[in-house]
Amino acid sequence: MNQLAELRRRFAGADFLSFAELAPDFVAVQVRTDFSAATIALQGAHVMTWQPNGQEPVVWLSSAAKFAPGKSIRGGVPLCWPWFGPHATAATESAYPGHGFARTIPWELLDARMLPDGRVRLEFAPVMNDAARAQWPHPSTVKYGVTVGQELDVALATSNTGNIAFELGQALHTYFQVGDVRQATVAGLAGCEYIDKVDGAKRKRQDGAVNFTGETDRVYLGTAGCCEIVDPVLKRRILVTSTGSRSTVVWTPWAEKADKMGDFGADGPWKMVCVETANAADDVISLAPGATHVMSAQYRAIPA
Ligand code: TA6
Repeated sequence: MNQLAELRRRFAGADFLSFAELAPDFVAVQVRTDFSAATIALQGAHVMTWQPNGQEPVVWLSSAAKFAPGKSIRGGVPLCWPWFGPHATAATESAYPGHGFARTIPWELLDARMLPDGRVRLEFAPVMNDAARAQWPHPSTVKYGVTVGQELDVALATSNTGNIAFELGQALHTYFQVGDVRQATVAGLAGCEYIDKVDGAKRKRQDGAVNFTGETDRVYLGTAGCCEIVDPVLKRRILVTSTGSRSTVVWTPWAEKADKMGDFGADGPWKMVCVETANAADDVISLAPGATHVMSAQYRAIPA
């Protein structure tokens, strides 16, 4: 029985779920609740869309996103795990994918249920392959929870099941939909130190709100776990609150880089901004044997 048929059989009684094949062997689950709807690809347990009822989508998906095994999807909530950015050995080991392998390997849907309050909670775990095990030889487990409701809640739980500590880098690399990134700002990072990846990785300090006048790629360090995207075009604020995260990455590629990436679609990068809940750079996690680290984020759109 193929994956699509198997999922439909397993969750036949769950009328809040439906399954579709976006491309050959590329299955996604659609979630409908009284509050919002979401689509999640089984590859990478990748939340591709999340749209509160009666609102513009909050999570942006490129109209030119590719749905192919092993190819990261442009948009949504890519899972960067178990490292963020280029792997430490990338200079010699080109097989180590940027942002880790979690977003491009298959995940399985372990459970999906409607909670008493009408939200739907799904739980995923990765189907590790030999390449992933070779790149990540540490005895560990990882689970990913997605709760779809008036808010979107996502949580990545990593457990060290071995007897040696390991270093964990990670991010919920979320693309948020905005009316025009050139008019949007990100509040809540004032005073934070950041690594400016478009200015020689210089360390700077944020003065006031973040605004966007060109390619922006910053890793904010020691962040407090709450910031918001202020969107005067869509007349709303998107609150991003997190736990278990000490970094916040803010990224927009601007025109030239988006063109080079080739999968931003007709709107290009103007309708998105990434605000990523992360543990990166100085903030990577050293996970002790037997310990579990949970990094979570909650997204909520408020009319402004
Ligand atoms: O989080 C920002 C960033 O690290 C940028 O430097 C850019 O590479 C972006 O991630 C997208 O990376 P991707 O591998 O998804 O194309």
